[in-house]
Order: sequence, then structure tokens, then C-alpha cells
Amino acid sequence: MKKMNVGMIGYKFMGKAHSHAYRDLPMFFPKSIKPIMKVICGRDPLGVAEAATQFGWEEYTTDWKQLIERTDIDLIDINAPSDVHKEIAIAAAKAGKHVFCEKPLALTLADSREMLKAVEGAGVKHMVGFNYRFTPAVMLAKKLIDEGRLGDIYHFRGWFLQDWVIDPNFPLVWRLQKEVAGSGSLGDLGAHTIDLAHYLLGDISDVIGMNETFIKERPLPSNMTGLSATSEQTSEKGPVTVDDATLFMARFANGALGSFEATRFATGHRSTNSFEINGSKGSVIFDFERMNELQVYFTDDKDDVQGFRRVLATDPAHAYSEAWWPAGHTIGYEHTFIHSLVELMASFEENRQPIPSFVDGVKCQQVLEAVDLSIEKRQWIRVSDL
Ligand code: SOE
Repeated sequence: MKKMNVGMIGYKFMGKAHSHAYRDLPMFFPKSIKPIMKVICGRDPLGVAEAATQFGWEEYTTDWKQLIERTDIDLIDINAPSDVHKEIAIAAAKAGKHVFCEKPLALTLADSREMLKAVEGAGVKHMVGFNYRFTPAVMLAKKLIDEGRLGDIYHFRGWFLQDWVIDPNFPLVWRLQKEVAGSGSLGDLGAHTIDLAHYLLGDISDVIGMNETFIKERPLPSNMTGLSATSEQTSEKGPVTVDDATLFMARFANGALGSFEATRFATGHRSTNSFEINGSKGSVIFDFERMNELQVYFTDDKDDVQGFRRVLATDPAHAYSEAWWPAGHTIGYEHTFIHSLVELMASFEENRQPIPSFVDGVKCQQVLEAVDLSIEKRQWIRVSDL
């Protein structure tokens, strides 16, 4: 079996999700190239040491520059906060390493383009972490659309709703700071919806949006891990520099109309990641909290049974179902990362780029920036102008 030595940078929420995927991949996909969990890297020596033991990495380090110079590392996995993606990805590509990077690819479109240029110039593989493409329901939606079973597509309606910062005293974590995160709900959540729209319908041509930062100041954090954080009672406050919620409308190149909503202020919605697509022959509805199921409607059903039906998408529809459990036994969030790795490893065997690659990351970044510009200028923006 072929092997690939991995060095991973970042060890919190995404670090755990990626580590788990590296561990599980060989068990369920024995024909895949086997990732060897060589080195995990993070800024806090105690934290990263603990993560190395807990997640099963051979070694840990606090020095990412040394890590990418190591001759025994083939693939660099970047899941640290967004402000460091660019520097690490470019340096890794220059050192001849393949790069797997979390979304959003960068803080700006220009940065993401530089990253793409670097990986293309170095001739390495590059993948971006749009993991929701790999849910059973999204894979089924893709199949139905590609086979023309929904007919001509008229509408894409996507929404990603969370509420983890609803408390005004929730601390000013890095995801709420523009210089670290790039943007707020738009880049963190909207990026996923934009990518799904691109994947399923193709290019977005024009956008116009609006946004709001409801809570303008928050206590500085004393401690943060993943999506949770604490602050001292008497803590000083700092400004929130990203959007709490962004809504935008879009036109697709294929003529379809789109509406998008990304918010961290949808009380009661822990992580509602959904879309609905309407076509001339039918519709589908995706809800991540039920990622094994797709709601499907076909216009040519007999009148007396017309209506949305719930289709279990785990079997036999999707490409990876055989690796998992018997029919009807569902899978979860963590499996979307394992599927991403199956695709990444397959790209080596098949001598092609994985999908989604940095090309898709840049495409998403272009829409993110077009939306921001449309808000600033209060007008429609043609995405291809950027
Ligand atoms: C936090 O909002 C977050 O973890 C995002 O950063 C992820 O990309 C998304 O998948 C779930 O929510």
C-alpha cells in the first residue's frame, strides 16, 4: 500500500476533524493511499502536545517553518485561522509539498489568487476544505441535477444559520476579527453555501448584498477553543470588525436566480446549513442536520402522490456508500472529512487535481469579495469584473 506523510498545522476544531479523518481513512478505505500522521503543529506547546497524543500524531512542533522544510513530509494540511493560510500555503508549495487548506482559502481575493499561482507554479496538488460537498444528500442532489432529472434550474435558495454568538457577552474570538478571519458570517458560513451553489449550478455571475454587525463590541477572550471561549468578568472590550449576518441575491450564469443568507444570530439554529433548488421537472431540499436524507419532488409523479418525499441518500446513491455500513445505516459530519481525503488521495493515484481545488477556493473568494463590494457600493457587482 502506498503511503503519504502528513504534517498538519492547527489542532483545534478543524484539527480534530482532520485528524480523525486521517485515522479512519485506512480502516474504511483500505485501497486508498495511507496517510501517516507524522507531525502536528500549533502555537501553544502544551496544547499541541496534548493534541498529538489524543489524536494519534507521531510528533508535534510549534515551528511550522521547520515542519514544511522537512524532507520526510509530503502533504501539508492547514487548518489554522484564516490569516495564516496564505503564508503557509505558499511556503509549503515552494518546498514542494502538496497542500490541503481549510476554507475560506484566504483573507482576500488577491491573496487567494497568489496561493493558487504558487501551487500551480510548484506543480503540487491542492485542495480546499469544502466538506459539505461530500454529504450523501448533496452527492444525490448533484447526481439528479447532472442527469437532468430536475430539468432547467430556476432557483437556488441557500441559508446557513448559527447562534453561538447570540449572547452579547460572548467573547471577541478570532472568528469575529476581520484581520484574522477576513469576514464574519459571510466567509465562515456563506463560503460553504456559495461553494455548494457553484458545485450544483455553476458560476454565479452577479451579486448584491447587505449585512449587519448587531453587537459592535465584545469582551476580550481569556481563553478560546474551537467555537467556545471565556472571558474575565471585568474584561476589557474590543470592536467586532466582521459581519454578524449577510444576505445577498445572485444571478447564475445559467439564468437561475439565487438568494443566500448567512448569520450567527438565528436564535435556536445551532448549525442549520440548507438549500432548496427548484427546476422545471422537480425540486430538492438539503438540510445538513439530516445529511443522509434529501427531500425530493418530481413534477411527473402521479397527481395523487405528488409532494416532497424523503429519500435516504446513504445507499446506493453515493460514491462512498460501499465503504460504510449496511443499507440504511447513516453517517455523520466527520465522514465528510474522510470523503474529502478519499478524493485527495485518489487525485494522486489518478494523476489529476482533487476537487474542490484552490481553483474552487478562488472562485468562492471572488463571490465573497463581490458581495462585500456590492454592500460597500450599494449596487449590483459583476463577479467576473473582480
Ligand atoms: C463555525 O461557524 C463553523 O465551524 C465553520 O467555521 C465551519 O466551516 C462550518 O462547517 C461549521 O461552523
